Amino acid sequence: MLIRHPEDIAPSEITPLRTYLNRRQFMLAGAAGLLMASDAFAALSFKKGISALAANDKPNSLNDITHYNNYYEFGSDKADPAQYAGVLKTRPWNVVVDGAVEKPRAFDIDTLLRMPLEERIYRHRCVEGWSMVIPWVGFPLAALLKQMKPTSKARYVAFETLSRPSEMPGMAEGLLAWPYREGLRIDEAMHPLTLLAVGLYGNVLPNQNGAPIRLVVPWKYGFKSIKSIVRIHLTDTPPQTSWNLAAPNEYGFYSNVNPGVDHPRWSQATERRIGEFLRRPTLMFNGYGGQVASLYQGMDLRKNF
Ligand SMILES: Nc1nc2c(c(=O)[nH]1)N[C@H]1C(S)=C(S)[C@@H](COP(=O)(O)O)O[C@H]1N2
Ligand SMILES: [Mo]
Repeated sequence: MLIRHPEDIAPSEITPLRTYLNRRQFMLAGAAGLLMASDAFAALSFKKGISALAANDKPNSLNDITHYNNYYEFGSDKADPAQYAGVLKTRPWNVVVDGAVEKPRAFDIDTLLRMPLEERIYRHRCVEGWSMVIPWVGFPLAALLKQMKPTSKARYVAFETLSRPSEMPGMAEGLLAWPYREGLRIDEAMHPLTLLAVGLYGNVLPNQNGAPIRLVVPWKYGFKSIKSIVRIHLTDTPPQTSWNLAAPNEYGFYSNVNPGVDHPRWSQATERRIGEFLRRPTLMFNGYGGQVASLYQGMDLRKNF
């Protein structure tokens, strides 16, 4: 396994500042036609960050990553987000960070886009049994939270997605308790692998992947990685999460990738990498155990699933 550390990053790997494209709508060519990405500048400036990938982990194509999605606000079919998320208006956009912090604040998304950005190529494992490798661009959640000065009461972090039924046709289906909600323990939130992603393949996030800003927690099942975030709330009590509310015996608060603990309705031992034919074995903590296993020392991971 190749593990890259920030110290290993050569200056030659820092992407030159790319042209600031126009602020009008940006078009990305997708195989199934033209796909509208967010309105803001398209290309992001970033350096290479930590990634821990095996030699056989090649990034999936942009087409796979943008046409096989879960984003229930736009429907439950894998093709729905690519078809319907284009209408979502991602400007103006504010992210409120509040709760157990000394300095609560609302951030305009264009302020967050000026955080120092890194490319992080992460494995993504959906609880349904498929996986991908995705080159995100973003910044550590910790870099944002530290600015707010969390108090001693900040034991958990709760996240909320935008709720805008007029642009989100899937919300009428009532499959989940909206807004989509997720949560992390504070040490998970502060872990250097935990990313707020604003881009994909070097450009701003396409709407179906959670524009303009989404969480990525690579050692947990994909549903923890909440999209299109509008609120980050620090709290002393465990946050409610949409999937746990929907099916508490199937989707726990932790939801760490674990091939040894099956979902009640299917095995989690193997996964289908999108684009591949044969299934692969699923790795404990999705292969990030070296970095995160210590967070769960002494915990029964069968109980705390
Ligand atoms: N708001 C919101 N966030 C969400 C979801 C969702 O339905 N709504 N689906 C989750 C699930 S189940 C997965 S697997 C990932 C998929 O992210 P991707 O489409 O960018 O691969 O997003 C997660 N974040
Ligand atoms: Mo998922």
